[in-house]
Amino acid sequence: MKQFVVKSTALLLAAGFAASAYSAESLQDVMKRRNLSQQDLLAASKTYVPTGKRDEFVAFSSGGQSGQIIVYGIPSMRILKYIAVFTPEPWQGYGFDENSKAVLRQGNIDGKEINWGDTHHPAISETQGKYDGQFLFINDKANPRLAVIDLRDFETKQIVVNPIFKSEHGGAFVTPNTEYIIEAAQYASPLENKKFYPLEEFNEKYRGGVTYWKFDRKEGRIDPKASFSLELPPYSQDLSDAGKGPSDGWSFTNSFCSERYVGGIEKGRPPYEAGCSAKDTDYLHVINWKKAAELVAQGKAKKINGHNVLMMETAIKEGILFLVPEPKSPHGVDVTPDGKFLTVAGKLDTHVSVYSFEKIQAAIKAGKFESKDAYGIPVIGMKDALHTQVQLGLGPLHTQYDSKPCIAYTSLYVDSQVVKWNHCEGKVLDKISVHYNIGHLMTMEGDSADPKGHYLVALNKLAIDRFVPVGPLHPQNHQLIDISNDKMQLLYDMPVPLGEPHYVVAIEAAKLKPGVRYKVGTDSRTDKPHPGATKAGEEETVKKGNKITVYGTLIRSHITPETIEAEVGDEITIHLTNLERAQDETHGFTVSTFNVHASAEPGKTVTVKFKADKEGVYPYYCTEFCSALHLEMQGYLLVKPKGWKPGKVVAAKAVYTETDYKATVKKVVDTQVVIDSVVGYITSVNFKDFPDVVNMVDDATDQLNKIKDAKAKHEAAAAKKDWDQANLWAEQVWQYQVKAADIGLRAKTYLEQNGAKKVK
Ligand code: K7E
Ligand code: CUA
Repeated sequence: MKQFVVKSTALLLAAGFAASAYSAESLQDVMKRRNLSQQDLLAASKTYVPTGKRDEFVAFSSGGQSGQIIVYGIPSMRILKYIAVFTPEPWQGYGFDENSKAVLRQGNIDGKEINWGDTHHPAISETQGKYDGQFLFINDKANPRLAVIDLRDFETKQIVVNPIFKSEHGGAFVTPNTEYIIEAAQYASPLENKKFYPLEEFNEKYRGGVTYWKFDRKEGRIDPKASFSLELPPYSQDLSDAGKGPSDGWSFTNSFCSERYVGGIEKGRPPYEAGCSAKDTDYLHVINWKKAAELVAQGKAKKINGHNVLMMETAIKEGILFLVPEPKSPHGVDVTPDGKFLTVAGKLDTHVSVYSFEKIQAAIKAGKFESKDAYGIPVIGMKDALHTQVQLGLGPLHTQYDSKPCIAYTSLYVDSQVVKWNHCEGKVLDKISVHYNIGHLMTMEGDSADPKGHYLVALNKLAIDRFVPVGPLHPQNHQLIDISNDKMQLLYDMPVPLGEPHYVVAIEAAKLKPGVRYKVGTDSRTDKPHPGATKAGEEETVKKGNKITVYGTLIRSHITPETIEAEVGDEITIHLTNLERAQDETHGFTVSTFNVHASAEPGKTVTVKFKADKEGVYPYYCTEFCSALHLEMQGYLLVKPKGWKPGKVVAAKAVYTETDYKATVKKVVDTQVVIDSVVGYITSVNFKDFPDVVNMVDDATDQLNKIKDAKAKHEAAAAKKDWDQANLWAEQVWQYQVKAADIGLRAKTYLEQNGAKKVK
């Protein structure tokens, strides 16, 4: 074959058809045909990840209005997963099986189901200020909620509702050891639930605040009882960040509209945007959260809606709350990796302001304040807190840091640019255009104490002309930029079609250690043994009154049970355990027209529940193409009318003959030869050194172990000349063989490709 190719190419060359579409193209040919420059090729070679190779970093992007999280690899920008968080997601069964529904419903507010979220800021758990790859958090701005995702299985485990806010934006941001997850309110409102006050009482009755959600790392859950909030003025608290290193124990929260303007175009008043940017400055809130937590522990908080709230008055008296003026309408506040400085970007100012934590502390210690705000909070003079201000361009929003000391990157929304600058010396170093109107930007682990450099992603709000048009609603555009050299280089445009991501975090892929299977019988949403877990051979259907409970299992290629019989009006609960141990052998489950769906990954137990409120015949089946006999992974739910009795049953005629049976037995013998040769190969090499192969071998052995029982059955039936039973049980033996062979061949290929060595 190879020879043939070489020969035919030589012939073509000889005939002068070097550039023929039928010969292999050279790099030059492709560049010419696709109109690519050297620069394009360089960019492509920096992002291309060949098949079988993996990305260096994994990004967790907010999914914006989709209420989900988008996971993608860097530098390839290949999407790896959507994590269902605040929105039902059918593939993962999220919101369609009982176990995930229990999580989604934790997000109900005032008894109402809320099935969407406006996710803004994901945060990865940290240990000593560094990403540890264990947990992920994300906020919902629209309905003030926070979700916890476990990175062992990339599943949402918990949703907590903020007890005192009506919206929240400045979260999620974690403290350096993930003691707390910070969440700041956005639009001020009365803190008491369902309480009305007119806008005329805005200054007195409306409040902002910051919530510190206590994270219990051992449980992998937020502990709402140990969480608390700090009452703040109605200043539209915005983004936040936690101090680290020297500033550990403190947190910082921006605000806009500290004018406390309440709009009212309909009453002839100037609109919000005019009233909210009238003053030259807004306030940065500087909060000693460690001390605040101590005060709460001492019982100095007030209970509002059953939640601990440290009131402003107490915070002022105890000296844990300060304000620093910041140029008007600021947006991001980003603490430097060393924890010494914080960069504040003012949307309506061309500068970024770099504040010095040391100077802020000196002013606090000396009691040097320029004034008090309307609520009595001490205000530190801007000049007493500033390290430097740097003119960057129009519409600075967010800042991230490089692995190189003092190097920062700031997004310029209005200019549609990323600017690289030195925050120690206050110097602009480079600028690059992005397409278009960038919001956040993100460098690898760039908001941690240990940024990794290499790449930057620009999260552009508008894509305009970058992609093939798909109607008036355009995708977002995430652009990958190489920051490893002095000059930034734009590498790749990635359309994001699932909502408007606001922020993304990226972690070194090597730090993530997700599992590939659950311990058999696990409820993945509670991480505990599922009460409906069922072992092979112990499947049963229990009927009590009008309640039917099915304890079923899933394994290639059958669902046990294969029929469920019910009467109209029965309440049906189906627990299903996926008995597989093989990697990636997920089964899905649905019942026609009952709006249920579950995804059962290896080892997982899931439950679907519904009322059989209509007579009929409803197929159920596996929804994942899991094996060659996937389509046969099926069954029937039979819903009979009340009091239905079977009529006269006609005995079925025999279908198979002795000849059929013998042919099947021969097929089994032939297949065994193939299996023996595969087993022979696997055991001739050091397969035990490959954990993935060991699992596959276990799985194949499972299938083979089932043969004994089926073989005894077909032999017993043959002895009785029941050729139907004999042939079908022999077929079943073959099914087990096929599945074992399938896994065995996969193992063999894996060993061959991964350099397995012969053993004696
Ligand atoms: Cu700038 Cu919600 Cu962080 Cu949007 S936020 S961009
Ligand atoms: Cu299991 Cu398809």
